[in-house]
Amino acid sequence: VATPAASVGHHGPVVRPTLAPDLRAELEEVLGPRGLVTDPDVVAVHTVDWTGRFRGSSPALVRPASTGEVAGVIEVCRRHGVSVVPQGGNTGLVGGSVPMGGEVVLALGRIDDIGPVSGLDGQVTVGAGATLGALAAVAREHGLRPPVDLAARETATLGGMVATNAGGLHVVRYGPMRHHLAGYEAVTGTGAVLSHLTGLVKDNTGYDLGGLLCGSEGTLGVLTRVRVRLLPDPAARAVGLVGFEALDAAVAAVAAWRRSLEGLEAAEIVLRDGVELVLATSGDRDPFDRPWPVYVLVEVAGDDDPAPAFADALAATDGLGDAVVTSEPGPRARLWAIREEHTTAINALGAPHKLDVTLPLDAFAAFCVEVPRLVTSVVPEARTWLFGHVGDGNVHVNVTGLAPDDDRVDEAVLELVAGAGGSISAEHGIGRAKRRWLHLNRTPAEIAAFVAIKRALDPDGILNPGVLL
Ligand code: FAD
Ligand code: 2HG
Ligand code: ZN
Repeated sequence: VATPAASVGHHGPVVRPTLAPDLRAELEEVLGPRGLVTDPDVVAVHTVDWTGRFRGSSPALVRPASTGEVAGVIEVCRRHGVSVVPQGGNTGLVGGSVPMGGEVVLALGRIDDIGPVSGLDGQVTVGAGATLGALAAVAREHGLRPPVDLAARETATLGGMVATNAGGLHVVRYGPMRHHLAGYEAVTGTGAVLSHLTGLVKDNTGYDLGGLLCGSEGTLGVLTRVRVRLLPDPAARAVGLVGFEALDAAVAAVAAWRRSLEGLEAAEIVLRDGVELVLATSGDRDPFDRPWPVYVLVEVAGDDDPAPAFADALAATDGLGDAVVTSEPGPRARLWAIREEHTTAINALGAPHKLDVTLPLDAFAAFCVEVPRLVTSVVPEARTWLFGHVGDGNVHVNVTGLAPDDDRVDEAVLELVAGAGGSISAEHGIGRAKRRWLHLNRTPAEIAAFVAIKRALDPDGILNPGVLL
C-alpha cells in the first residue's frame, strides 16, 4: 500500500492509496472475485464516518464471506505489513471504523447468518455482519428481542455492537452488550481463530476472552460470529414524556422511579432546544401546549398494561411539570422519535464533535448546566446540545460550530468530566476521537496492561492502528 501523505488527522487525504500487484493477487486468491473491491467510488463510501467528521482513504474494501476468509486476509495483510480496519455498519461515532491511515477496510457484511434460536435458553449465534434490525426480526418470531436496542438498528451490526460494547436505550434495566455475550469467534492480528461459542452460563475455564474482545474496538481481533442472549419481550408497554422546570428535579425523579417502577426500561433526557430542533425537522406536533426546559422520556413494560402504576409514580413525583403517557404503539413511537431523532437532526447542522460521557448521578445536573458555559468560553460561536441516557448518568454532549480537527472544546469538556469523577466514554468507545485523553480515566499501569494485551494478540499492530491506543 502506498500510504498517502495527508492521511493523519480528520481531513481526507488528497492522494488515493493503491494496492501493490502481489498483494492484490494474494487477496484475490483468498477472497474470490466478489470479495475484493478496488473501485474507488465504492471504496470511498466506506472511508467516511456516519457524522462526516472523519474522512480517510483506502486502497481496497475486502468482503470476506467466512471466518476462514477473514483469517486468510489477516494472514496476507500481516505478511505484507498492511493494516486493516474492521467495519460493520459504520455507524460508530468515535472515528474508529474508517481508514484514517490508508488501511484496507475489512467489511463484515457478508457474514450475516442468524440462528437458529434456542428454544430452551433464547440464545442465538449471529454472523458479525448481521444488523440489529435483522436480528430483531428473527427474535420477534420467537416472542423475544435483542438485549440492546439503539436508533441505528437498521445499520449497526452485532459485530460492531460487541466491538464497542454498545449501550443504547435500555441499559438502565438490562445493561450493555457485554452482559449478554454468551460466546464469540474472532480472528486475531496473527490470523489465529479464537472460537468459543458454547453459550454455557457457567464456564470458569480461564480468561474471559469474549469479555476482552467486547469493547476492544477492533484492536485485538476481528469478530466473525457472536452468541448472544435474547430477552423475553413484555406484552405491554407505556411510554411517557415528562416535562420539568429543572434538571436536578428530573434527575431526582428518575432515581425515584428506578426504585418504585418495577418495569422501568428506559429513562432518557432531552432539553427544550433539542426538542425544538427535532420537531422543526420532522414537522411533528409538540405533545405539550407549553415548552418545558427539561424532558424525560420514560418507558415501562410488563405483562399487564403498566400505565396505571406509571401514573401513580408520576403523581408521587416532586418537581414534575406535566406529562403525556400512552400505551398505544403509534403515539409511543412518536414520543420515542422526539428522543431518537436528536442524532440525525444535530448532524444536519454540520458534523458535530460528540462527547459521550458518564457522570456520577449527583454531579449530572450541575455538569449539564456548566458544560454549555464552558464550551462557549473556549469557542464562543460553538453550540452545545445535551441529551442521553439519564438513567445511566450518561449524557451525549454534542457540540456544533467547531472545525473537525479543533480539539480545544473536547479537551476542556473531557477534563471537566474526569474532574467530576466521570467517564470520558460511556458507550461509544475511545476510537480515534478520544485517544488523546484516555489517560484521564486510565492509569499508566492500566494503559501498559492494554499495550501488553494488544502486543500479544496483534504483535505487528495491523488491527485498527490509531484506535484506542
Ligand atoms: P462500526 O461503526 O462499523 O464500527 C465501530 C467500531 O467497532 C470500530 O472501531 C470498528 O473497527 C469495530 N468493529 C466493527 N465491526 C467489528 C468486528 N466485526 N470485529 C471487530 N471490530 C469491529 N451507540 C450506543 O452505544 N448506544 C446508542 O444508543 C447508539 N445510538 C446510535 C444512534 C445513531 C443514529 C447512530 C448513528 C449511532 C448510534 N450509536 C449508539 C453508535 C453505534 O451505532 C454503535 O457504536 C454500534 O455498536 C456500531 O456498530 P457498527 O456495526 O456500525 O460498527
Ligand atoms: C444515542 O443515545 C446515541 O442516541 C447517539 O448514543 C448519541 O448522537 C449522539 O451523540
Ligand atoms: Zn446513547
